[in-house]
Amino acid sequence: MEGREFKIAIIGPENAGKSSIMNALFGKYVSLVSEVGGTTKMPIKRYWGKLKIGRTKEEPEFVNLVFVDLGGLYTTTDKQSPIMTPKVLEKTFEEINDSDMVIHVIDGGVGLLRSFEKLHHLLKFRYQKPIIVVINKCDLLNDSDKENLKNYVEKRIKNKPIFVSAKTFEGIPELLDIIIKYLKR
Ligand SMILES: Nc1nc2c(ncn2[C@@H]2O[C@H](COP(=O)(O)OP(=O)(O)O)[C@@H](O)[C@H]2O)c(=O)[nH]1
Ligand SMILES: [Mg+2]
Repeated sequence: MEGREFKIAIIGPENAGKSSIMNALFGKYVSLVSEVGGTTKMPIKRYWGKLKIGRTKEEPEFVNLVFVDLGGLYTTTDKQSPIMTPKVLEKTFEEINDSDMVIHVIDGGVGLLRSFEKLHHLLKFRYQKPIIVVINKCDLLNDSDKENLKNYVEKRIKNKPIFVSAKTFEGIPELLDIIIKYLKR
């Protein structure tokens, strides 16, 4: 395929809506969504499409955008998820390590977990990953919830989060926009 691959890994706790966000980004059902945690185990890799990122007509540059939906590494109580058997954990980290960008999904109803705060720092400083922080389920939050959560996240991980809802699609076009702008920078 013409153009290099640009792979974005979606990380977050169980039930934060990682698979739902993946589906919203694709505008169709590409990854299984469930009310019970631990549905996605092995990474689910899906090809989104080809983007032209080059500025010149003479030498057009393309990337093949790929998203990888991952199993929740930790539960909402900061415990390692029971689905993360050694083999699944190895595969999950292989995908994160190999990704060009990470979407860190925070469950708006739960908030930023310590386990993910640590992982976020590890990915940012040791793995040098560009990270987009997304607070999902914003349809369940009122303005003051949003303000408090945003301030907390900014203070803890020094990263400006964007609010999305995989249910109402609020913030999904903005999320795609941030990714495309990053690619075209
Ligand atoms: N209200 C609301 N519910 C959501 C949203 N995104 C996901 N959910 C629900 O949260 C649950 C877990 O979603 P899922 O995508 O399977 O989470 P994952 O485990 O992180 O992949 C399901 O019951 C979804 O319907 C959202 O933006 N708003
Ligand atoms: Mg899932």
